[in-house]
Amino acid sequence: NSNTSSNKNTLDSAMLKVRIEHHLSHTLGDIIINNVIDKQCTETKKAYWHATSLALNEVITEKLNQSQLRQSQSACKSVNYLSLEYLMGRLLSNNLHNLDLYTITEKVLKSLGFELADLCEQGADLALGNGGLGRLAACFLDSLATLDYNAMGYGIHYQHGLFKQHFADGHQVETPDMWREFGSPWEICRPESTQLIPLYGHIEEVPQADGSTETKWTAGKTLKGVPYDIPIVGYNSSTVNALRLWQCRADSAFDWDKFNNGDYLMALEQQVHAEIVSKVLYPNDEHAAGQELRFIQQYFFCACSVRDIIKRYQAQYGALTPAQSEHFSSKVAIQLNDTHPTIAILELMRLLLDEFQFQWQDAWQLARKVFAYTNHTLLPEALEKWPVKLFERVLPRHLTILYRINEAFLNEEVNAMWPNNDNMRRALSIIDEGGEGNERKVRMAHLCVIASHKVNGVAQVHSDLVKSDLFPEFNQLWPKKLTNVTNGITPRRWLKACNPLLSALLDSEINADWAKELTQLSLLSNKADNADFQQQFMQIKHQNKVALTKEIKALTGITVSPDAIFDVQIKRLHEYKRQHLNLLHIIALYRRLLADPAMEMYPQVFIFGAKAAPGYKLAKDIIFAINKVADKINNDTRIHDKLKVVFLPNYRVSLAEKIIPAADVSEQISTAGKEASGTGNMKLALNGAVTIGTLDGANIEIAEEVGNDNIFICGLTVDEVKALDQNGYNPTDYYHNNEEIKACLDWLDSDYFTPGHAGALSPIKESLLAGGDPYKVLADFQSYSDAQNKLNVAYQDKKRWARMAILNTALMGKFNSDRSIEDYIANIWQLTPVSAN
Ligand code: DL6
Repeated sequence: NSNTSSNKNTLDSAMLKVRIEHHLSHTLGDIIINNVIDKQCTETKKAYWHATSLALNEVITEKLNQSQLRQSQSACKSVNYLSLEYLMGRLLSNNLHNLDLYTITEKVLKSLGFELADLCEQGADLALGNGGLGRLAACFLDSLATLDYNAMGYGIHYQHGLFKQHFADGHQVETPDMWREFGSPWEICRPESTQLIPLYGHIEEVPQADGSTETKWTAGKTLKGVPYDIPIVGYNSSTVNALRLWQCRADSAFDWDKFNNGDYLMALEQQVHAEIVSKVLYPNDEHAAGQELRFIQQYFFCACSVRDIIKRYQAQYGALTPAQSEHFSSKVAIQLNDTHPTIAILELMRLLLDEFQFQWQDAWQLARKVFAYTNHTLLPEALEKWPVKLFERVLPRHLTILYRINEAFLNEEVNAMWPNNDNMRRALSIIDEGGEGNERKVRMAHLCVIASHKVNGVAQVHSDLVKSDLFPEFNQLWPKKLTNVTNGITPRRWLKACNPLLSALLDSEINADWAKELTQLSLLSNKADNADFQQQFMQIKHQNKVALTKEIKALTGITVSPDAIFDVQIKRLHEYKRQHLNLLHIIALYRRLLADPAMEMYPQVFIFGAKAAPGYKLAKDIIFAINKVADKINNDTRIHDKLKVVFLPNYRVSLAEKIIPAADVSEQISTAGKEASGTGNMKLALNGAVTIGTLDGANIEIAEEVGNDNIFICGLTVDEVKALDQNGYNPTDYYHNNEEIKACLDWLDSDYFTPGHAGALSPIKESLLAGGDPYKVLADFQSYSDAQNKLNVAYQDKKRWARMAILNTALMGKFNSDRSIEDYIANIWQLTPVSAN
């Protein structure tokens, strides 16, 4: 499984040691007197982590330079991935694995008195994203570099990533994330690629010599975008690409006169305003339309990125003129990760029209060849709409371009398909006209679909729903535009690096580089019934569970047994993901155990990890309820530890890397039709967890791969959910007709779980009854509970469970993010790889 010869790195242990010590003494300025420093103290470990990262970065930067040179010489097409979120996690361990330098670094650090795994823990997570969408972007960058494609990720260099979470009396408390308080060893500042970005101001129509007019924009303000590059190291490949993150600064330094006059705060005003743009990552659901800052973040990063893309094109191929249109689109692809980067379409058009003197048709044709858009959600509240008034004030010139795009689209394309049909015009227009007190808004998704040559969903069922329910008219207009690319995950981070014990077993069993060719794991299927192999596989699971048990104790003080079933639900907290369905079942189990302490049940630990968006009240109520129920259950001796509930604080990539290898059961219980794909489902199954889940998102494809015997499917299907909605769903029917549901919900109303505070958990019940249970928790309760019972029985048959777990690992080949990338390449981007081999 070692690196192929041309991808081999020449760094030997002696050289690595010298470089680490060099950085300790020179770059970091530490005094190394081996027998004097305290190797156990955090500061020392941090210094060694930093020095090791810097030493490695030298190898990486060299490879980055070589890759860029090679890519430029080959004149290959590149993809530019525009995303407001990248959930990168920690980089040291992954970079070492991808460069095949993990083992020698481990040895060198051992000789210096340190454990590499221990040092890796010192790195901060790069938590520049909320959840699946941002982590997908990170997996895709890994795959693009691994497959030797020319790719650049573009995003924002947030000073603070996703908030840190802890619990105070069960409530979520948020504090700022300080991932780069003292800098990051991985980033390279590129001042030479700084961009100046205009905004606000006014437009005027300037008469031209030929009698026509030209729109002139005089900006009211300028922001400065300074790029920081984070190298993205391919696994066993010759490529290192870059993730370019824009930091926002003021165009000029502070106001000298004001400062001299002692008005220090006002002297810094411009800077503070500018720096706010890249200050924080917006948590999901926190950016209700109207929040100017989020809008400016989107524009700022799009404008910087599009200008950078053009600048790089010009540096390589010369001037960008209308005659170069075809050439430009044969060299540049731009992927919009959700609608967040939509303004890139308008910015490219504006630059072509106003600064590169393109005619409208030439500019529009070019844009339509370059852009493609990925949709990640059907939830109406997540489909962005920005007030026209905000556009008008911040980006007046862009709005005129948007209007022209819309006019041409409605008058030509819509009218050709549906002549004189005002209903169709209204439905498909980029502008939502509002009416009845509602303001006019820009439908960002419509602009994306109209301007892109391809639009994809992220799992088959989701893509089908995008066609049938979200954009049926667009699909009629352009039947080939809407397509599917099922998501994937990088097996490098999500198995090789995070689960070293299982990786070693796979290395010994599979005679291929399975971390690249994940479908090779299917060879394990032959061993699914082999007693020796089952024993080895489950022994590793047990060891991983022991490690997680210690982590749980350290983080929460709760003692759990590694012999119990580890049942895991880790994902953003959202009603559609239904952590409260899981909770309701836990309460039911608890009630059953109290009623019958001898009840046959294999001990089960329910483990949660989730952050709730700070403004999402019910999500926070659900966290509180889980914590309160956990408190009661974990301390109730009557149930003899048959049931435990753990909510691990501050869920993030590095915590996921510890939970996933130890999971027996993967909870994927979203309301059918609501989870676009899910990717945690793939990570957990790859590490041998068996899914209990609904027929939603990629669960459906996971079931197809592993077979119905190796997954526990429950709940309503997409069609059944739709039928229920059409016929009128009444959750109170379930409350009155199911004695257990009624008892559990009523229990939440009492003060049993919150002594002295009756009603503290009532919001959950209210949302499920008076609130109409929009995500059909009560409708799916019985089916979920039945599936849980089956699962508990299945676990007790050790051979059967081992077989299921092994087959889950063996049959996840399809969900390699390399496969997703090859799908994008073949259907959307049309790139060719460039390697040194
Ligand atoms: O495509 C990545 C990821 C999917 O796996 C999840 O199913 C989906 O919820 C997520 N979408 C988003 C977008 N916003 N919302 N909600 O995060 O994308």
